[in-house]
Amino acid sequence: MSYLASTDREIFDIIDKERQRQVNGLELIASENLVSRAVLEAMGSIMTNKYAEGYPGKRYYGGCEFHDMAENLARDRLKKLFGAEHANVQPHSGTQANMAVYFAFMKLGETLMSMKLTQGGHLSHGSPVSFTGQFYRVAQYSLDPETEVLDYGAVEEMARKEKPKIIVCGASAYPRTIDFKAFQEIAEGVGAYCMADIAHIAGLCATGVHPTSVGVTTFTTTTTHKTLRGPRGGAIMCGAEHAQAIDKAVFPGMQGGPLMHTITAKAVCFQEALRPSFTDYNRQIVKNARALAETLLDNNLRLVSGGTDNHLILLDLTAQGITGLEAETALGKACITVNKNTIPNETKSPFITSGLRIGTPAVTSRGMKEAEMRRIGTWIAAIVKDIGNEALIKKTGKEVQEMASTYPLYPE
Ligand code: DSN
Repeated sequence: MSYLASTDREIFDIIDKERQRQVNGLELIASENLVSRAVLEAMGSIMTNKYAEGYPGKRYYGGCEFHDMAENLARDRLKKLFGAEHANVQPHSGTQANMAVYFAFMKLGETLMSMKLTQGGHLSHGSPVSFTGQFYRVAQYSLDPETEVLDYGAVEEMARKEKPKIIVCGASAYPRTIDFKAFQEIAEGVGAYCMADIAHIAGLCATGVHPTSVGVTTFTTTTTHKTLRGPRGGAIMCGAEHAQAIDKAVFPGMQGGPLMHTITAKAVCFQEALRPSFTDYNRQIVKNARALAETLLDNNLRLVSGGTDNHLILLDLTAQGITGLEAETALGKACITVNKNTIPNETKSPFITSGLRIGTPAVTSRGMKEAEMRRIGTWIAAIVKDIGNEALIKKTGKEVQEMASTYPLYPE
């Protein structure tokens, strides 16, 4: 970025500091990842210069012929990746993808049914602080209080009682396999649509590492930047019968001009995800999460639901007598980035919390495997069990930086 360095030193320095943070530390935020150089190049390309409201072949602006080609490729590659009948790649984010489905198929005041935020759900699934919780009537299911996994019988009972228009499945902090078929059957039984938000596990679903929702639930929404390893953005997949309504809800319903540089980078990401190596990568994400979970359990820490089937772990810090915020801060000082997270039956605010969410997609992208996960798990356990020990934090920080430096973000 030598040109930026010469024209805007302040911003160049900020980006460089963030680069150093990423290089020297371990990114264990479950919803984050590292994109490829090719995705970075497409994101930073001149495709950002263009307005392209509308869809390929039917735009409101001239000069869109190459943008049509890029968007068609993005749509076709996404359809191929998931075996979807229809794909819309224009949503700016996962929340906007969800908004478009609601806008297309639910009237104000109708009932949306979803998982509670504190149990692992997402803001855009009907939280009272999101428009979704204010424009719709919301019924929310919880996990089984004993096993901390989904209780499909309870979901069905709630669906029969609440008569939702849309049932949402999919979560932001659920470490276990989701039975999308069971959700679809429950929805069909009460005449509802079923929307799977697979944002966190899209890469796992695309590669068969987790059962897919595409072709199973009525709608699938996702982000493209988590386990899919693409640019930050959203997408929707559905059957051909709903294609027109979904496209109309995204544009002009929810958004104006699509972010064409992002859509171009999505096309690059989907092509990368079609390669066999992407399946190996997603398998490794899960193997890494299991190795990390086992290490934490071996250190007598409690994990929500007792472990993980996917890319993330939810650590309950109640027994340690510390908050998620305290743990996030201490680990951050040791160059280990995680996020505080609510746990089932949370008693603290979302700014404090009793838990930590830990994910393996980004460290797996750097080439780390089970042995490194065991080291990371041992570091995390030592710090959360001795939170005020500044000498330990300092020593760990040095060891973390040493290990991180052997796994470059972008090897030459
Ligand atoms: N905020 C994202 C996450 O961290 O899970 C979901 O949108």
